[in-house]
Amino acid sequence: MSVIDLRSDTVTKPTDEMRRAMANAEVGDDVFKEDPSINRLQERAAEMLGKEAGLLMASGTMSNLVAILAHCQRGDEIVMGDQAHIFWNESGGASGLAAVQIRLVPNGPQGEIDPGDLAEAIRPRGNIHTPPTTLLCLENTHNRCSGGVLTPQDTKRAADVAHAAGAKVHLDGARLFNAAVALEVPAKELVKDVDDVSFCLSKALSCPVGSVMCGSQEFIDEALRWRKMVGGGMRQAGVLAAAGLVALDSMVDRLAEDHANARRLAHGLANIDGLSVDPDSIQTNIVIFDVDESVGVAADVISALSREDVLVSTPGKHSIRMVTHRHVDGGDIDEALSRTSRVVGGLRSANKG
Ligand code: TLP
Repeated sequence: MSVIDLRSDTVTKPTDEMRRAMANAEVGDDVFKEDPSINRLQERAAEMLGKEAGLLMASGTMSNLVAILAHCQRGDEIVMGDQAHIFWNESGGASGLAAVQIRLVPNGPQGEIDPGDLAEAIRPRGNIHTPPTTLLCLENTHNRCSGGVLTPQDTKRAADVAHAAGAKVHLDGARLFNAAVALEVPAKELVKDVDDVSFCLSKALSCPVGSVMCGSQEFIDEALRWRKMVGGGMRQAGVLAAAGLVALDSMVDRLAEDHANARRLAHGLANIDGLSVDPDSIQTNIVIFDVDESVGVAADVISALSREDVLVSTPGKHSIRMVTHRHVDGGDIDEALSRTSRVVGGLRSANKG
């Protein structure tokens, strides 16, 4: 029985074309800005996103941290959705290393933030008792909102509120190209109202490492110093950038296949008694579904699935996440569904008895 790995699109491996590009990459010392492959990747990314400059980072987590460090001062408050990856999954870096305080507002079903909620959360400046709100962090696609997509209008509505209050806007676009493909709009349309954006090369785009942050030249100059401070000056990392250039050329359009597979998966899961998901809400490659008490807790399902060689992850006690990517095709989805149906049926019968 083959293993079907739906834990994350981060499990994707570099393509043969990427490996060839990596082997042949022109490199130099990037701390001296002398790595031609990195320079090309940064320029290409900035151009694709309609920003002045780009900066290669080691990871999405590093990009988010550096964005906060570059935009904020110690003791500032930053606002984000209550399901934000920065809040849930980045080891507390915003408070631990950037010394800012996080204020949460509710995320809507697709990860959107209500402009009214945001306006209420933003603190007025000039009061010595309260921290100034200096940054809004958005996320597109939204991981914990089942890969939900922010439209350009969703982003503009929130960004306008932040900007009117003098705060900057960072977009965690780890899966930005998934959003662009799902909405059939150029990625630059999704980021025109934010001050900076970072996207990951190492998720569904299949690169081994990397994230690229893009913004104004002034912001990137500031981010460069913070990247150095957190140990992200990577020298001959053109070998990584070479894979990134291949990804931007050849891996974006195919994301539509992952999205179709995710919808197929969600439709199948919705037909399994004891699991609930609305297949029509799935827009990209992440399917999060709830597990009914009659089945048990998510951890029970995850262990039983792993015995059937289906690997998944869990965002909460009663929910499971399955992520589609380049290494799973329609046949794997059907096989994962039949194994899941068997596992869930088995757990329900055992719980009844
Ligand atoms: N997300 C990972 C896990 O951390 C949950 C995954 O498997 O989805 N922003 C978003 C929206 C992300 O989903 C992730 C990774 C990151 C940032 C961090 O990226 P890396 O892993 O490169 O630090």
